[in-house]
Amino acid sequence: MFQKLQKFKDLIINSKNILLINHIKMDADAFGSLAALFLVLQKMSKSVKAVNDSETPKDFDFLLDKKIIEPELDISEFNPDLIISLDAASQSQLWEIYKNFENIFLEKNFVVIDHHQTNPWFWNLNFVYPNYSSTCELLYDMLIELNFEKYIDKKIATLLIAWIHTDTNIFYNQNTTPNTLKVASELIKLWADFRSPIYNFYQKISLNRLKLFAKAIESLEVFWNLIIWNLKNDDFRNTNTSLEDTSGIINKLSNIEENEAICMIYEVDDWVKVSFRSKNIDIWNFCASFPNWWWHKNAAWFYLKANLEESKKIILEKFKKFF
Ligand SMILES: [Mn+2]
Repeated sequence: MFQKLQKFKDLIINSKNILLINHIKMDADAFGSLAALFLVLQKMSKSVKAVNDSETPKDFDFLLDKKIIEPELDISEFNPDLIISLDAASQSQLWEIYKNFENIFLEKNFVVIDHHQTNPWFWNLNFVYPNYSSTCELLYDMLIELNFEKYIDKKIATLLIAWIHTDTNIFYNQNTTPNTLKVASELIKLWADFRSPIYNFYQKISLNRLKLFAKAIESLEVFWNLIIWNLKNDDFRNTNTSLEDTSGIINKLSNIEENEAICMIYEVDDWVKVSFRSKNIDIWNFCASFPNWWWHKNAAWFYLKANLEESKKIILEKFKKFF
């Protein structure tokens, strides 16, 4: 990595205007790495701007109190000497921004920093290392090699540890390596507040979400080794919540000792969203047998144009055949 890093360092030193970009629907790793590098480059007196197709999600306010992402930024006017992409696995994850300013992206120095296995090394200088749990962990090692440790203050160290929950599930996922723990320990030495990302992304729960949770538990039904929960349009209305508030519920509920698979059915107007998690049985083929299906890490889901009771029947009949 050393030769490449020297080139990267030269690019930074010789650039005046630097543009940072991360993937659409940014998560804590994408935001933490972008914001940390943003502040480091500012300390080096660079003119830095950051862009994404949407503003920083409110959930990240505890990490940084100013809005640094400018969705409406006119990139041609800013005229960057260097563009750095963080935590994006492909051009398509840069979405409209990339399409709208493709000419600029093509003609500038473009550096990719990422840890996704599927990343095709999509630009001319790529730091893509899938052994890293997170882009933040990788960026930290790069900053140290670049001799930029002096810029890492408490705020930057906290941004660099924001991935603990989202990318390693608090050191539980298998992507946690000795280096992950070493980087976390060094960040804590630099006064990173490692508890606030855990509290904000994992532990805290709003009263409305808790009420939604209770509705889900009330609806529990067991069929063989499958547990089914559902949430109706009314449940969302009565608890003043939306589909977004269900994130986290299924993960918590899928830890029930007795189940092999868990299925959560959400009413979304006159459709239902069916979300599956499993421990040992292969639910991917099962979900793939429905149209409108999708998958991500340990999860798979699909949409059905049916009401709750109908969809439950369809799922159970097919589940019986599959398993
Ligand atoms: Mn990541």
